[in-house]
Amino acid sequence: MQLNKRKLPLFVIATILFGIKTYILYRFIFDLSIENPLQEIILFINPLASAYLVFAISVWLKPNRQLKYLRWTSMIGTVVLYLNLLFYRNFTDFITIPVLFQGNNASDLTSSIFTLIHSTDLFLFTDVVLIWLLSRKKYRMYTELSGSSRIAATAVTFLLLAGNITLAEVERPMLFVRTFDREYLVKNIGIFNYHLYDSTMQTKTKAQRVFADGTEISEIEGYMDENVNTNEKTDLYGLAKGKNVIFVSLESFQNFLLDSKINGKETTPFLNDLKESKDTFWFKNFYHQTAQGKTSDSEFLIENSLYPLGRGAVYFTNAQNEYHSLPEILKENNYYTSVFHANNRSFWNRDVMYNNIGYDHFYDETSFVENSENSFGWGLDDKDFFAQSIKYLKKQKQPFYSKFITLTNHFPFEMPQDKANIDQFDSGSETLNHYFQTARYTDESIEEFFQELKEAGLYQNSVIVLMGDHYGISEFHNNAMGKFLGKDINGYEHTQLQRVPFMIHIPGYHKASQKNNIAGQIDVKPTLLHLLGIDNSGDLAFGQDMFRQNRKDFLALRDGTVVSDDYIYADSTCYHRDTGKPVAEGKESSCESYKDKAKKELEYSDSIIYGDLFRFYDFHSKLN
Ligand code: GP9
Ligand code: MN
Repeated sequence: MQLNKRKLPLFVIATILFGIKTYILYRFIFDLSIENPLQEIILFINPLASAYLVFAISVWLKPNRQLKYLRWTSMIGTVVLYLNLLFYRNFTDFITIPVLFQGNNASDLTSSIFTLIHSTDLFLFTDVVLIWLLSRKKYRMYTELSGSSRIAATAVTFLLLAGNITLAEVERPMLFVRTFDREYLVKNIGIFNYHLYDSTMQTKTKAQRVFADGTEISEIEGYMDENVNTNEKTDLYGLAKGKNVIFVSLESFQNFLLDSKINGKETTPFLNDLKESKDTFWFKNFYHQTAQGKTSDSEFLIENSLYPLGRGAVYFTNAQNEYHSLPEILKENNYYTSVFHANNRSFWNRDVMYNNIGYDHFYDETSFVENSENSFGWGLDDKDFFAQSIKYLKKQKQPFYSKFITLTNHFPFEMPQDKANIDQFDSGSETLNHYFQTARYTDESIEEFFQELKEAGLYQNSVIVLMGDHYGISEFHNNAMGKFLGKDINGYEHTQLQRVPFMIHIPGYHKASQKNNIAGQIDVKPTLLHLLGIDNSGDLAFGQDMFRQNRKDFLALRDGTVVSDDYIYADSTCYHRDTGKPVAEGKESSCESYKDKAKKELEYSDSIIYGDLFRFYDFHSKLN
């Protein structure tokens, strides 16, 4: 661009100063984790790109206004950065609009505000002072640009923005659709663009909520009364009354791991024995029903017995809704509730969602000691995770409900080979080849956890539930998967691969058995409440107790696949569930009614979430 009088335009100076300051803040104060060189590059580019975006607008203003604009935007921008810094020091998270206006956060912040302000923070305003000095009238010449320079300056804005977004998508595909984590967003697009994104999401969610009134809820209530009916009680009702519940969410664990062998060695020897035990109910045909929200979707399903959304993660999009969640119900029944997960607390927006649905405590990564010895892959290894959790578990008031979310068996399933106790598989997919080793590690960690629970005196009085959260091996690896299973993976096989372990272990029960009926994550909440003898007859839930005889005859997966006792509808094909053969010509309509029923349920669930309909329903007045 042609510079007037060969002076660097003021907006460029402002960009450089502000951009570099923001980079230093991201890199050294916000403590954003950098995992690879591309992330480092993006982290350097994005503060410059967003500063440029804001400051370059000024080229279209008259010189005096331009000076004012630069002064005030650098000031306001710094204040936004600083507020985020204060918030981060308290919550290790970035501000989101709903959270900012959530009473307890704001009051948390004001009560601790003086401890959060450091005297060195003043340096953050250095560039603002410089810009103010440089934006006095006598420096007007730094603002004078020719028409073509203005156009060029604006074109650079779009180039920088496009470059930043492309790099971010390369580094983290589907970043904007899945919104994994605020830290990722800030790392990739910067704090200002993140705020822009957050406001758009917020406006969208608010609009959908505004148009909902109470009328839909009575139709849904009618549907549930007729088709779900949570009233039926079996003789297992109250079997585990008053016991602690230890719920273990097994990262990326699929059923095919159970009983599998690599070079003659069992992948999951501990879980294999556990599922055969007389103290364990093992549901062989249990499906995950998650979508883009992955682990968070599986958490949402078990906590609410509602379906996750088809797009995005409900933990992000509708974390402020009114829910009637498992932890909340358990709390009303005298339980202490907590979550253990050695990851960043804002991942999947868990900090916000957990707070809303009433968990008493979230033991996040700051509760654990992590070092190079005990962490690999996504962080703290599962063995150390459980071992370090015991001291907290022992201190909890009983009865408690504690959810543990493992991490070792996470894509790309890489681990130090000296810690692997089973060979890799041999196929064209590195992912599948590694998968067995990390799954084995998790299996060993569960075995150790059981031992630790026994030593802590917590085992006998607890029910231990184990569940796979979602698939680990995606369709992308179908060839390798086909090699492992010795058959081609079509729509039917793919659906059957969505089965994940589900076991309820009740120490000392001795009368448990294996179950063949189809069930899914949607059924977990009513099943647990049933075993604990907690009446949930007024609950609006799509799942049913898995033990009862008279159950709904279909299971809806979130991608439109439907599993029924006799058929599986997948990939626009209707298969027999037992043989996996497509139904005979002329009989294709066998799946039709299941398809319709599943679609209707998913739509009802979506409207509950989008319309935040539980605000119109009083659960407590419906109890028997
Ligand atoms: C992250 C962990 C994994 O905290 O739960 O999430 P995923 O990628 O499986 O959804
Ligand atoms: Mn997961």
